[in-house]
Amino acid sequence: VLDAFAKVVSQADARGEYLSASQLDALSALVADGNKRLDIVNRITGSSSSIVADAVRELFAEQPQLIAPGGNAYTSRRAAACIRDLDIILRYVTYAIFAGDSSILDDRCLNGLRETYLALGTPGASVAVGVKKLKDKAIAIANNTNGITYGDCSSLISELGGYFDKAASAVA
Ligand code: PEB
Repeated sequence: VLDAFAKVVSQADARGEYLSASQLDALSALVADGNKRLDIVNRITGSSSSIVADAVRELFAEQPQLIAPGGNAYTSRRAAACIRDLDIILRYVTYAIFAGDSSILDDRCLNGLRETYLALGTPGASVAVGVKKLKDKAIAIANNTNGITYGDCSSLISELGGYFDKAASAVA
């Protein structure tokens, strides 16, 4: 598991090179936007329960067969596992945006997840729809400009969106 700093260091060391000017520029931008990054982590973390609950409620409303007899989320034990899965994915996305690197999300959450769902008979495409809903809700909260001094967060928001997209395409 790497963060954005450890990653460029290990890449440079593998080639026996000093850090390049472009690597230093990128890391310097990361430091300059560090407080925005931490605000995003803090906001999503603070609203995680409602982000997950809203996403699951909408998913089950759109795809009621999931919670009908025979559905993969049928009976409350499985519905609870479904809520838990989306909560785990959201938690790993907060780690990735914190670290500025997706390796923690890839290695500890997404690796093997498709195969796990295949084995469980869990429809990956439906999980991906749930992840897209997490994405929309998390971005709305991270991007809310009420009561804050306006600053440009577009590149952080697109980085954040990319982690959700990665999670969705890992299971779809
Ligand atoms: C992944 N999910 C489930 C299991 C595992 C995961 C390993 C089997 C063991 C268990 O039930 O706990 N666990 C999860 C994860 C990590 C991890 C992401 C990452 C570190 O350790 N069913 C649906 C919906 C979807 C769903 C589409 C969106 O119909 C999820 C929610 N996951 C779901 C369900 C189960 C499950 C297990 C219903 C239970 C399946 C079963 O027991 O038959």
